[in-house]
Amino acid sequence: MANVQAFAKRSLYYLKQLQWRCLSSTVLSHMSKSPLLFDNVELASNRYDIQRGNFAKATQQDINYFKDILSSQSAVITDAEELIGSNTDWLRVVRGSGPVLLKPENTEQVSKIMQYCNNRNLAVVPQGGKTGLVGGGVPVFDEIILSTSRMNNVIDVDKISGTLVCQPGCILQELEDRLDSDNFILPYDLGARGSCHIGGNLSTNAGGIRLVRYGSLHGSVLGVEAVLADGTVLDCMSTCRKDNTGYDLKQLFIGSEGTLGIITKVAIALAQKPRAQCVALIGCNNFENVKQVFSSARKDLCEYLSACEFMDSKIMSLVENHLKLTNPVQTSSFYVLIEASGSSEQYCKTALLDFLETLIESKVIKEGIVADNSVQIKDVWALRERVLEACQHDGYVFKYDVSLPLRVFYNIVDDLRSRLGSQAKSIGGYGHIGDGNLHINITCEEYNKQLEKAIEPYIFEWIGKYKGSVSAEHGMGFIKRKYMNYSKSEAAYNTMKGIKQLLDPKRRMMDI
Ligand code: 2HG
Ligand code: ZN
Repeated sequence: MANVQAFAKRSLYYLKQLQWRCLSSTVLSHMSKSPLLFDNVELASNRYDIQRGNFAKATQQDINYFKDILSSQSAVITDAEELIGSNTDWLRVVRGSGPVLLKPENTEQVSKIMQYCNNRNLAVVPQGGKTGLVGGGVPVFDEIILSTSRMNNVIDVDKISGTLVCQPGCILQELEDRLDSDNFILPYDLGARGSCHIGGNLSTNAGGIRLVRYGSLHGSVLGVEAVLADGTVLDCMSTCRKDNTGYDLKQLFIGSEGTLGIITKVAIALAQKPRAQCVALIGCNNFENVKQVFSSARKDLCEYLSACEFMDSKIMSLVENHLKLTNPVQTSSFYVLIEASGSSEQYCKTALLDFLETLIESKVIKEGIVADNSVQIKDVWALRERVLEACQHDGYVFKYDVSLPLRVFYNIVDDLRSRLGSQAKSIGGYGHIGDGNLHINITCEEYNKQLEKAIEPYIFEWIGKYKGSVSAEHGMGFIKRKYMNYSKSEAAYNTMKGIKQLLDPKRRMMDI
């Protein structure tokens, strides 16, 4: 707290002497394992009202062919125990019975697999780090699982132009570590960094915690190579920032969640690593004040604002109770995490403290603390980044990841609380307020169809009414795809179906 105390004299806000707990290791790896076991998850074909497509079933002859082209025993997994993890999503809400897990190393192998599966009419599901939250990366029935885990080479880092070219199986954290010494960062970041793959990040158009500064991956991805359902290699690779030659086909693979093909190479524009970083955690009495904090942060921190996240008190109590993390701010109805970063350390701290001072003076916030060394910063971020994990410890979680205009943003949480009453164990809201992205987590002891019916489609109708999005950053996957019409016009959805028909006419990849 040394640096913070140096500033404490001139700031009006109350700085507690915190007992910072060193949580760095857990922060980095918390999504690598599910807190619960993968067995006894109900099969998706039983839980959901779905029909298996008319695909072939993999035979021993198919397995032999895969062994032949992958030329490594460990690249073709058929062991039932090992397959359990690959067949079950991290949230434990979707489980398939894929009979084989393939781990190719390069584009050519992916192409051969896809060509073969096309001829044999076998359905395929691509799998990355398995940190998705909508059941898009696991089989629903008995699809062949194609993992990108061995496609994890960095192909090039251009230090002059600041570009990275790599294979899709590179783990986000490993890329971040590698780029650090060259003072680069990726233009996005997320709590699942310890295990998510860059290919999955692109496929789901992952948003994360820095979108407020760097924008979405649609802006920073420069090139994509993808293998289509029939094995065709579609080369849209480039490291140029500008390319106005016709349709920008790579965009189709950003956010299409493996429904059109498998990303096999990525080129991305890197951002400069900021020299200075400070984080504040602020307590607010009501949501109006949360909005005021965000709009003041944009105005006062200007280009130094690099993250703006919020949590309600329900969510904070789950984090405190289930993970035993310490909330350094006095109990409040809402908490806002503001990160400022940039080239000047002096300016970064001064701007953040001035900003907090103004908010205290105008009574917009109750209290705030500032963390400005790496351990404290990680600890404050852990409170926000580990919410997902905390909710999982509360029971079965119905998760909603929505975009809404800020004027009605939190009303939906209050509305759901009065609608659901004691049917739910807890109803909490949090997320990326800087991006207008709300995560609503509703927990109950175990999967409860009645409760689900009370929430859906009510929640999607609510979002549709305010022209929000039923999936802000997690995608549609298997779980949410049936709600597409709440956020897409008929013409837009039909155009999507036309593209799907063109690139995957047999619908052997996840349907839309
Ligand atoms: C986050 O922002 C993730 O922490 C997970 O997107 C959101 O728990 C969720 O629904
Ligand atoms: Zn999120």
